[in-house]
Amino acid sequence: MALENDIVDELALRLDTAELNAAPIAKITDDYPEMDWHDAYAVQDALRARKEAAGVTIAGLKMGLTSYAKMKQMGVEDPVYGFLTDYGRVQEGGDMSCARLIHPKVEAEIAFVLKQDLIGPGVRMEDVLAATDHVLPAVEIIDSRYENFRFDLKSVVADNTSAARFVAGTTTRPVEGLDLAAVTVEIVKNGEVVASGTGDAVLGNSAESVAMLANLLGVRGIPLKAGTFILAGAITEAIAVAPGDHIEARYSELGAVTMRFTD
Ligand code: 0L1
Ligand code: MG
Repeated sequence: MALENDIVDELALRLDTAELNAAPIAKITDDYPEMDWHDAYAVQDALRARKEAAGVTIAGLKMGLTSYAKMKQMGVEDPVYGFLTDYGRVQEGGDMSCARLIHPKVEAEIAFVLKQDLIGPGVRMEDVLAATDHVLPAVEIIDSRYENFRFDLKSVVADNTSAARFVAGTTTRPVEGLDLAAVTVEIVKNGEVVASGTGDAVLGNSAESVAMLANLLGVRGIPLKAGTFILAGAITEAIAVAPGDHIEARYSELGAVTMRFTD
């Protein structure tokens, strides 16, 4: 690690304050260009610890940058992961206030809930499918705490991979007989299709992304526990939203997820 513990804590405070005040900041590598990957996850861990100390419950985990196109664009070979919070969960069909967000964007994803622990490294897609209790459609609302969504990878890992809100659909189903790679989704914004994609956009299969999460955690000695809610990564591009927007993500096989953005 290149950063001292007190700097890690100060950066977590900076990011938490930016989120809670919906006030964007400059990317943190501007001040600490020497930051390494351990520092980036250490800041994310410190951010998580701050929130838990303030009474926040962790509602799940997420994978980010899971499309090969986006990884290439960002110059990385591995996706990144972050955590979801209880206050980030919005009910299906619910409203969320844009006043508490900076520049939200929505992404259509597939979520997993496990029935068995997965302990990496060495977890394969087949292991994930065998360990999955059910999958469900879900929309992630990302909201970088950095001005103009401008960041580098270490800054975005520290910023909990832009995680902000998420909406899970109400229909769950087992993975048996379901070809996750072939699931299609359309994002409909105010009645107009604005993005579409197929499940294979996520590392070929969203279950591969969950395997990668188990392996990334495994390297750090952390098991991926049964019961964990996991957002596996964006099938579609991220679509910017504003007050008044209604969003529906329509999936083949998995149903739909809807939400409205208010002032
Ligand atoms: O969930 C995601 O794929 C987002 C990862 C962070 C990068 C971004 O904010 O676009
Ligand atoms: Mg996402």
